[in-house]
Amino acid sequence: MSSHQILQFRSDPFVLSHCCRHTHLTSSLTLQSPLKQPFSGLRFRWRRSNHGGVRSSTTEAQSNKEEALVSETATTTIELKRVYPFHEIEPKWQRYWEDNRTFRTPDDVDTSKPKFYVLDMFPYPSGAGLHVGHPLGYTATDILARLRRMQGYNVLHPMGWDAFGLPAEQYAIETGTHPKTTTLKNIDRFRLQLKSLGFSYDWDRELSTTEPDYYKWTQWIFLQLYKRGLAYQAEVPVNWCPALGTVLANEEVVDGVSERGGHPVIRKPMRQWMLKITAYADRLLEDLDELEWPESIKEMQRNWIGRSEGAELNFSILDGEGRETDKKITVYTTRPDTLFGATYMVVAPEHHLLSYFVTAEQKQQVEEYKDFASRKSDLERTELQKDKTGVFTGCYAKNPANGDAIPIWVADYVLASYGTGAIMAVPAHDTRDNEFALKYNIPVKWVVKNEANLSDDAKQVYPGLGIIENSSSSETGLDINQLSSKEAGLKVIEWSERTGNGKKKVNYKLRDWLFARQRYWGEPIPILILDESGETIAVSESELPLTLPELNDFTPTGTGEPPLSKAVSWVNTVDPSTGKPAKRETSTMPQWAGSCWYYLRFMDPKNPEALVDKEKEKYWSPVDVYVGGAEHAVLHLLYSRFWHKVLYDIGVVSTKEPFKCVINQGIILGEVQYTAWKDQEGIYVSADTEERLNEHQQVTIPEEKVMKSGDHFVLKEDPSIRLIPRVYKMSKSRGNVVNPDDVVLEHGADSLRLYEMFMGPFRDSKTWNTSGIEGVHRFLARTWRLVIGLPQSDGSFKDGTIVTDDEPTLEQLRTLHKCIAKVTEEIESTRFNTGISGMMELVNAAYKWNNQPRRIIEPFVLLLSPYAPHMAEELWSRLGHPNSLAYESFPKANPDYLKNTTIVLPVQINGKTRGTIEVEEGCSEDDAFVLASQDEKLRKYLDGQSIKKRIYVPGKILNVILDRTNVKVATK
Ligand code: ANZ
Repeated sequence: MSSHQILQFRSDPFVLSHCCRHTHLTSSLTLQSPLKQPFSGLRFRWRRSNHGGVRSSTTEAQSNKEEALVSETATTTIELKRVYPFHEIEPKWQRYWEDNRTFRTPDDVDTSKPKFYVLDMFPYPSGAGLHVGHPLGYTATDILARLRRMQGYNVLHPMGWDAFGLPAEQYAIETGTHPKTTTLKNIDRFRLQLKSLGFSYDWDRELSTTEPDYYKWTQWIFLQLYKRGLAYQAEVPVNWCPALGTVLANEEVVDGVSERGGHPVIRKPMRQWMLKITAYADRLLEDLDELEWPESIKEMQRNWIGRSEGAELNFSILDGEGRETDKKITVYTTRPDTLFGATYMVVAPEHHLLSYFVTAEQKQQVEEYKDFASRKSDLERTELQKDKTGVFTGCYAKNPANGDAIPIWVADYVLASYGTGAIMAVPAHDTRDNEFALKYNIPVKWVVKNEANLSDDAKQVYPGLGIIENSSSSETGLDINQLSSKEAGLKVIEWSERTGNGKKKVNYKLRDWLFARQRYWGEPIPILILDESGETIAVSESELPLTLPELNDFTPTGTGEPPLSKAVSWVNTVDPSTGKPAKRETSTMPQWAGSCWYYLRFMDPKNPEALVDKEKEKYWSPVDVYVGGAEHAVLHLLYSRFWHKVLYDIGVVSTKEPFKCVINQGIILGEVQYTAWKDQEGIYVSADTEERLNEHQQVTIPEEKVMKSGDHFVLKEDPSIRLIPRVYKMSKSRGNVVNPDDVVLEHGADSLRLYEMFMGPFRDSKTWNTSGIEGVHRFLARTWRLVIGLPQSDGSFKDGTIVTDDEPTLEQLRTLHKCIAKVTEEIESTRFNTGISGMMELVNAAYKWNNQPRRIIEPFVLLLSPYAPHMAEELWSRLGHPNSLAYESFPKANPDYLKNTTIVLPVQINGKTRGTIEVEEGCSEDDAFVLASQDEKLRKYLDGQSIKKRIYVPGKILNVILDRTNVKVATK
């Protein structure tokens, strides 16, 4: 998906000390490196287990050596990076997977097997290449795909490109390079980068929204919408950017200027293609309930759809003499109970009747105001804290409830696009109206009693519900006094329906979808416009795809005419059914179009006859897990749900919803940056003591000069100087972007994958920490040496492994099965970080063993494979398996080995209970004795004593009888 589709993130930095909600951020900052904690935690547990388990002196020596090697390598960075030969292994396995099409999902899968469709939000192939944010989601889905394949599912895990869009066109305007050329080049780069990370995509299903074979079906869907009246043309106010010569989507306008280039944007009515998403508003709302989506996204969608119940009421316009005319202004209100309190009306600056009723005296002022308002976005216009502005139109309308003549104003806090674009203003009970009325001296009339707060303060607005007062009229016969707001509202609606003054109405914030862009690089809209009549005619389905004509000049025409209008011979055509001259539609579809349905095409990407084969769709639908950024929580997901429902209605798809489960990965923020301040003399000032920090010069301090002091960060050289740590979103302008290619080159793809998963909970925001990668890299190197053995004197590793065919011990089996249970559970619950901790525990435990039995190591390699597939494949092949492990059975935990089996054993010395030890249930007499002699409390009775006899009843007691005649015998 494209970056310019993205809703705005806060651009200001997260100041960590104030950022407690981001638990990971704060917790990572309490440590020097986010990775140190888990590692030291594991060591701690390992040491403790030395008391509880048995460790021979040989294994002790081995692990000491190992620890020494780790710390040695940790200091020699260059060596560290090659502590195992990832640079050979990774390309080797990527080639193998490619040559063998290992991850191809055949067209004719055995449909008796369960399916798993796991999808990434496909990327917009930007010129900048992959960002470290991309592999976060992609690694997660890859782990899920690999797990499910090994669990016997048919897995669909495809990748493609959302490749139409503004950046390629802008680049074409700047450099003359055709957008197609740029797009293909960017796609090639993205593909290479993704392949270098070892993702198990079925590349045979790759698609791009820009390919005619693909957009043929995007156009086909448009025609289905058109045929059903769901695609129509309307005059709508749009964001017009004169400098870009194009209409922009709301999300492309930030603070009144275009997101790209920062050019001013104004509101201007234009004839545009619209899609009637509002016809599906109720279903889009209702069906949310059955989805396994984050509650926050569902709520955002509900708010976006914004269903509200109320009434439409008609107010007659009065002429200069105060007589009723036949023209009426219809308002939408959710509070018909406040009708008697309506002391003025407001219409939006774009209201269609405004020019009809504005008086001659007020005309110029109103025109100037319309111009002023056209420069503001809807968001700016409706911001609560903004000062309300407006102009009197000179005209009055009749309040239908009591016949009062009330002034009609034009103000931009009323939007043309919501409700009817006009309101009855009730300044006593609506905050915005109240502010406006006070500013322009308009009367305020209270009609709802505020039981809880009967203040006399005339200026107080009461927006709540209550008992109605001051609301009866002998003229109209309407009396709602003493009724509750609810009853009064119902009565007003019933009265207005009976008298022809209005009706009940449900409204939605959701508006129809503006579906045209004045751009070249998009799908052509398959519509002809007859020269003679202006009638629109659908291009016949058999003529699809309607391909984009070649064009060399992509610059906007500046008139609002799209660049495609320059392709004269393409534009001028005839209607094949009547032979009448016609012109082609020259607007193109917005970038959202291609991403609305791509998940369906992946099920059957090459089908020339249909968008998707029915049987295939039935098998693969819906997408089981869909992963992407939270910035797509509303629009992309809502648009796809809308198209999906239309396709459901016409029988193309078999499910009501496209995505069963949606997960948003957190954002990866740049590395922590530490700021200090210096005064005019260049002397550091502490961030906590100085009040006017902004008068001083800011300096960024490198991490190695910073240390933690209590809850704060200070300068190492002078701990009295406090610093402020901040994290920023990665951005080119800040220079804090991490390129995944560099990470792969230095540490390998497996390390990058592992690191991104280990950074913290998948859904949380996380800060990048390059030194953190070294932690997981070390873990991989330890795993490598555990199976392959220590390096030879020249640093190379022997072929094969040091794995033995010994029967594993009970302890080894227990360790393995605990690891299997943990890794499986954690992956299935998308807690990928703790799954890694589980594997680290096993490796740490295994370093204490005398041998590495095949029956332990092989399942462990399979467990590792979803996370670090390159290393796992290499180990698997060295363990003697000729084929890829991609379809091996994922290990299953045996519950017999998962029971907690330690017991507390009382220890007696000369028949007197002196303490207890914790031992494994089947612990041998020797092991129990070693543990007793290491125990702090018991040691003082045993140290230096000669043992006469040991009485051991397994699971019950250990009694040690000391030999008083001899002194000093070794404890064993
Ligand atoms: C009179 C009134 C009295 C209102 C009162 C509110 C409180 P929701 O719930 O968001 O649908 N409104 C209607 N159309 C509008 C527009 N185009 N631009 C700005 N405001 C508009 O909000 C509905 C309420 O928002 C309506 O009910 C209307 O003000 C206002 F004590 O009518 B109300």
